[in-house]
Amino acid sequence: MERTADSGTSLRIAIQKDGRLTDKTINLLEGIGLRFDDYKRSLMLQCRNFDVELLLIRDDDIPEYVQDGVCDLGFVGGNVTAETQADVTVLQGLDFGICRLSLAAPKDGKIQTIQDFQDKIIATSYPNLTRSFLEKHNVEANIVTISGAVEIAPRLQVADAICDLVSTGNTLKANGLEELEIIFESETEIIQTNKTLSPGKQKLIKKFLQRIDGHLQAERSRYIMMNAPKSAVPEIKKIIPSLKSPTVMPLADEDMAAIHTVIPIEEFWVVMEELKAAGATGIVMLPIESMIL
Ligand code: PRT
Ligand code: ZN
Repeated sequence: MERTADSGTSLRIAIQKDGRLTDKTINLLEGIGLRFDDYKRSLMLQCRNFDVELLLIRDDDIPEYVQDGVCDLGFVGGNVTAETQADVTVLQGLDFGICRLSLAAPKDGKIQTIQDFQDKIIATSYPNLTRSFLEKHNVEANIVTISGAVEIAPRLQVADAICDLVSTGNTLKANGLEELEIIFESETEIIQTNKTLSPGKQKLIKKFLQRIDGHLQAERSRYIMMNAPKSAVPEIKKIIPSLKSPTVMPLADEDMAAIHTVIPIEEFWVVMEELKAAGATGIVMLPIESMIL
């Protein structure tokens, strides 16, 4: 699997072929301006307008491909990278594919605390993370590795408990299980190979990451516009936690001004009422395509 760091001129990026992360990863890549032909049918895709080539594979294989330098970058859940213990560098979390790896056991059963897992059988697809968590708590258990449908193992009486990914918790509930201990929190991440990369590739990665960063910043921000009496502008400036000072423009009505600024999306709803109370009218919020700070 080994290849030299300089082989190939394109950045080679591993992404999940067909799963929960695929569409979101492609959407992100398209969001930073990269264009691909139909990704559902190929294993390898050349980007039409950026020096990037995608390798579409199972998520479990991504950390190793990146570790070995077969791919320069990978988009994969932190849970997979941690479980495979691959020698890679995590560059950036991406705010999607958010989940947690948790120990769970039949609701109201004998297992309630970490100590209760002593000598129990735990079914999981994450034996390494499970083992190292239990070791840290001086608990010895029998870990059984299974690759899917982990949540039904207790009902089939092949295990006393499980350690599995949880997002809403509905799967656990539907199977009569109770989440007892979070052992790992995860999101999709960009990982980079630790193999030496050519200066050309390093430059490409820098450019690629700048675009990702601009896109993520933009996703978390909104452009807001409002009108307000000029006398209210100082008060409004105080309310708006803008990145830079807001743009204030005169209107045809000499007593009024238009105020434009960018704010983090979660702050919009907090400051909205305050802005109205300060005299702002016609408040408009718009999405932003990208931001370079
Ligand atoms: O075929 P391939 O090996 O590529 O895919 P896969 O089947 O191994 O993975 P996939 O596509 O199911 O998940 C890919 C990644 O998505 C995971 O590695 C996580 O990083 C992330 N992710 C986020 C999740 C979940 N949320 C999630 N809820 N992966 C799996 N689940 C499963 C979980 O295993 C359980 O069965 O969903 C169920 C629990 O969900 P809730 O909402 O009921 O709690
Ligand atoms: Zn997988």
